[in-house]
Amino acid sequence: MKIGIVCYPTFGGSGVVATELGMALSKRGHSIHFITYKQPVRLEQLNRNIHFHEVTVPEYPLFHFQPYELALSSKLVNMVKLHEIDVLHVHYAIPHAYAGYMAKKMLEEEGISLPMVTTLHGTDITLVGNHPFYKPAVTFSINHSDVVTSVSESLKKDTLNLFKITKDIDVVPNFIDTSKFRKGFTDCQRHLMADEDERIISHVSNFRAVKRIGDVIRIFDVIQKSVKSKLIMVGAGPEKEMAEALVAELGLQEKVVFLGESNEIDKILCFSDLFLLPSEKESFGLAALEAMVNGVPVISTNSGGIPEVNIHGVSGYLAEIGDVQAMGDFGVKILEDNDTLKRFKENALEQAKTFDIDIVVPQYEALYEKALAEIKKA
Ligand code: GMT
Repeated sequence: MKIGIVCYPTFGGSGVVATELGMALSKRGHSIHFITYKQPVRLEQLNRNIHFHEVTVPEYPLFHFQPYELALSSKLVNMVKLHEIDVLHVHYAIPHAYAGYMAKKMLEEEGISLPMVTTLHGTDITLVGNHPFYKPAVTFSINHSDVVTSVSESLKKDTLNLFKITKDIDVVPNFIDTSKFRKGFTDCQRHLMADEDERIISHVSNFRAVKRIGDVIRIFDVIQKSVKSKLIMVGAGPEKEMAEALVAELGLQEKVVFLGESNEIDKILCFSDLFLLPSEKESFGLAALEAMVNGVPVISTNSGGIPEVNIHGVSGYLAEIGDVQAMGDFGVKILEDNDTLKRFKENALEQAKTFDIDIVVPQYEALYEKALAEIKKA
């Protein structure tokens, strides 16, 4: 199949999922066309089955806002015609499903049918998409997609509660390639980051308010009072300065390291003993799954889709949003003795395996077939 994938090319979860999906589909023999404004960060390499088409928006002084949707939908039309793309998979409703719908309509005029699969990722529904300025367009583009998927049961429920949805929503969870786990390197080089008797705790995110970065620091503060440990903060975003100030205020400068955005998440997770995800909202929590596949237990909130990924008392622990004391105490419980930590690490990996890429990618393939069949019927 020739599949067009539209996504954000940045470090965000939706772009990571779209990129990993495209790479997996290409290995299964499909021809993948990424259509976006920059080569996706996780796109390891282009090969004969992977193509990248850059969307550029010509600047014009009259435009106060550059019309990306217009450029994207035109690019989609051109690429679908040129490469005879069979199906379009858009990740993140805003503005991708909207631009995809416009492309579909333009192509229809030329007698070309293009089925569109839209995957909802979370903030496109629960935060941004829900804003009255966007809501009608988001509702419209979801209802006019041929197939709609959401990354968790929780997000499906939120979508049905927040929008007037007339389409069925298929839940296809995020996934992980368990075969890649620690293949690239054999030594985690843990000694570079911490002393032998020190535990390493990590957090990876885009440092937005929804991630409750302050709670990450406060949970660590609770843990480090009982267990000798270090916190590694990976990522960049609006809450970073506040986090740095809080670290100074709590006197934790020697124990907290800010690494910025990184392409070496697996290496960092390789030497981590615990992962913190105290988010206010999380439709799935891909960062938690990436930690778990590296054998890192997770302390998280119980919000959104996280309980579908992190299992309380098995792969980690969950607590109410903002309950830093409980999350810190749970962290201590996991870290304070080697046997408990070993058990949680093993459990985390086992739980991650239930989201293996080979289980999930065929579900998308089946939905592409369904979308193609439906459009043929129409
Ligand atoms: O977590 C973010 O803020 C980034 C965001 C995105 O759109 O890239 O992540 C969302 O999609 C991920 C992939 O499906 C999910 O794992 C995240 O839980 C979800 N984030 C939120 O719902 C806040």
